Amino acid sequence: MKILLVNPNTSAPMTASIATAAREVAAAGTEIVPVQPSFGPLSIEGHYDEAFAAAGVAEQVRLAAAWRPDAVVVACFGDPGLDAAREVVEAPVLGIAEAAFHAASFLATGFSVVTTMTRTCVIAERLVQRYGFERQCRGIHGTDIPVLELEHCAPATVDAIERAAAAALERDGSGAVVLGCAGMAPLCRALETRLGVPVVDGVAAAVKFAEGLAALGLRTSKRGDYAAPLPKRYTGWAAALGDSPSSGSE
Ligand code: 2AL
Repeated sequence: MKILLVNPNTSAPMTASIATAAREVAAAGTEIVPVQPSFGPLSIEGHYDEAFAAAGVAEQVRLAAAWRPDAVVVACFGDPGLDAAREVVEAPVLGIAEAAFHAASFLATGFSVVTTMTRTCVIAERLVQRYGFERQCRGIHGTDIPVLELEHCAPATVDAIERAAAAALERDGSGAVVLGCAGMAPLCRALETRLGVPVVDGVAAAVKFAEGLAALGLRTSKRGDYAAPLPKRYTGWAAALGDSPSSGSE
């Protein structure tokens, strides 16, 4: 099966490291197809960044609809453009925050999220509420590590995430850690060894859930709001993104 892996930011090194993390857990017959938007922010660290990232995800999923991926993974912890992507394809579409919350809730009664910039905590908090994980998510903790710093995997960065996660587990009384950025994916196993509790990377979790749903033949419901976007003309820089590939107009 072919999984479209969308990195919603435009950092090519991050797209590559997310693809490596996805391929490490993918089944032998799974092909990971990594893409990133043709425009938008190099990293997503706030609401403004996220607005453009969501459009970038919609762009990439729309382009990929032509080759009909078996599943789609949106690999940014804010799950930007997730609902839009679900309108564009029939394949299951998984966001890494939603996938990570589900995975962590199978492993512990309470989990703590450790993320990048403190200002992004509200984005994760709103997703926790939206997905209904208020009872399982015991805390969301910023480290103020910029997203692009994760490209280097410096030992000091890993140490800082470990310290923040250890403090979060203690303060929240939780049993598992959710990594709050796709850029943290390569650090998952090392952090799990050091912390001695389950550490969930949403990229890996989303890939495995995506494989499972696709293998079960389950598709996104086209009844109601996830139906294909209504065909219409888009204007300005988004002119090429209007109309739906599944509307029969192409
Ligand atoms: C993210 C992420 O996963 N990728 C990105 O650019 N920003 N989220 C985050 N909270 O740092």
